[in-house]
Amino acid sequence: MITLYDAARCPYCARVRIALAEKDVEVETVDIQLDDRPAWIYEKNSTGRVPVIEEDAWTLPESAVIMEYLEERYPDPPLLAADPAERALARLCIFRHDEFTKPYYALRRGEDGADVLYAEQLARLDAALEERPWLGGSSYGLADIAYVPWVLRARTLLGVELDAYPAIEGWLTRLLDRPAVAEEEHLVARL
Ligand SMILES: N[C@@H](CCC(=O)N[C@@H](CS)C(=O)NCC(=O)O)C(=O)O
Repeated sequence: MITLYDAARCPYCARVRIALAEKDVEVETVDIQLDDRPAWIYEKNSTGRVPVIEEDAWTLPESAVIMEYLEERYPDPPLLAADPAERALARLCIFRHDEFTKPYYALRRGEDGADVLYAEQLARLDAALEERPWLGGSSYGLADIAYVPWVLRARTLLGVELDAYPAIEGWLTRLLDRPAVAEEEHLVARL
């Protein structure tokens, strides 16, 4: 069985929670207190960060790498499209994800001008979702899972209004039809 070293408030862990739920993988969760991390977590990940998954004493950190691992280890249902171009697009979105989250964290820290920078990123995301229904193209998958934890947290925890971004709102509505994503929304509401 897979063990997930997890923290409820962590959006990177949320990626892994959603991917595991989509693939209906049985998982044992170990909650890590981020403000008082156990020393042994550094043995599982040299950076001390979560998420980390563990399987038969083999450990793997880094949410983007974990998502790819889960896709290969549990190919059904697929979370990457069959079309190589769509797979590449999904990977590109995930690769560039930091551009989206930098202003999110600046906003969370209350930095001057962060709201404007975050609005620019939301406008970019909105434009992408006007062109295609899902971030990776024609089907839901890893790219959507990679972004949605921050959008849920921006809306609920930072009070970011999404009315100005109709394509994001439509995407979110479609995402929340999925039990794995709806469960994450419930978790965020309890943070
Ligand atoms: N690049 C890592 C980032 C993970 C990360 O930053 N996790 C945070 C919690 S959301 C953490 O463990 N922070 C503790 C720290 O930075 O010391 C991933 O994608 O898994």
